[in-house]
Amino acid sequence: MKMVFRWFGENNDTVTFQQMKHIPGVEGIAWALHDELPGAEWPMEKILEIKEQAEQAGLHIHVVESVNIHEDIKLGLPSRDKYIENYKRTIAKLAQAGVKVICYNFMPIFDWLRTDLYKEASDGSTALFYEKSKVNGLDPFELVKQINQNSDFTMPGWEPERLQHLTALFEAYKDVTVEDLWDNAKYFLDEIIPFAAEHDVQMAIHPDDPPWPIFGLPRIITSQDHIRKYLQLHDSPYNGLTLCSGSLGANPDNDIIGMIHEFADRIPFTHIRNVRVFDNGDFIETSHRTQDGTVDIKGIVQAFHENDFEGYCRPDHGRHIWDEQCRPGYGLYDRALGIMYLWGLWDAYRQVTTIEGKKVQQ
Ligand code: DNO
Repeated sequence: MKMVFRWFGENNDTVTFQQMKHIPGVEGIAWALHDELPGAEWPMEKILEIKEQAEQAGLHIHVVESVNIHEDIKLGLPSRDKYIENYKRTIAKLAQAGVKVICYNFMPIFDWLRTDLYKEASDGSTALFYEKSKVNGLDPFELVKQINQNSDFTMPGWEPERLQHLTALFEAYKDVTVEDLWDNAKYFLDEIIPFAAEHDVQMAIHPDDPPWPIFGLPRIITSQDHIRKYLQLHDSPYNGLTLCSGSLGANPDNDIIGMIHEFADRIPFTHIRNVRVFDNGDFIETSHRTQDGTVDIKGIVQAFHENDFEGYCRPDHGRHIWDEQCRPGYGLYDRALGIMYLWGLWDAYRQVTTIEGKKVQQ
């Protein structure tokens, strides 16, 4: 298991490379050119700039999260070919710079969704929270406004530039069915996967967060059956999965451990975090520790271990603790604690053997 840490860029993150390096076992960043809008071809100079910065700090850039997909691709519009071409050119450049895995999602309009970025727990810490009834009764425009007002940071998936066209986007999706979205995903994969394979870059689809349709928009990467179907749409090791325990765990019916066993050889990247799901379907993000939420983090790490997981892993959203001022969900402290918990579990499953008098872990 290779540990990486998400980084949002110099001007949009409070965590420094040096701080990341102080967390045991962190070897790289999960990064993106956050200024580039979906559909754009990423400039090589900017890619190389990040590479140089990261490598100087002793961190690699093997994992990109995310190269976002233009809505025209998800909508299946004729203009998608132009954006698919740009996507390929970006893949080629990233490959040239040494990138091995590209995480992306196929969610219409929105990326992740929460109703509260700073929900307070009884111990005074705060965390991202999803209140089901609020989403069901809420106008998406109102929510976008609230999310952007309550954050000093640009939130990926919720960029004001992207969202200023919200009315037009909702109109465009009006007649797009779940079947259409599957067809459009297949079209994208048939174009992209052979190209990514040629460049030895593994594509890794991120599950929908939360894993159910919101605001009447279709969502397809929600369950084990749907993930299986997605991986089979274009059956290749380069069509992989970012197994995100928190996104999938928001639906307690999802058997995440079963998914790890079934899709093991198609998971180049995993996000591991915990959530507590309440009886009414609301959920709050918690510490990574198994007992603190409803996701069996211990079982997940064990399943990865049993499958000799050699892919990339990152801790995911953390709580805001110790008065840290940070991006919602992306502070240093709780994610660093999360990493140590993951390593603790991982190492506990490894066998220590003594070879020529020295302790070696396998
Ligand atoms: C949220 C993240 C997502 C994720 C994308 C992948 O914090 O897990 O925004 O990066 O869905 O494309």
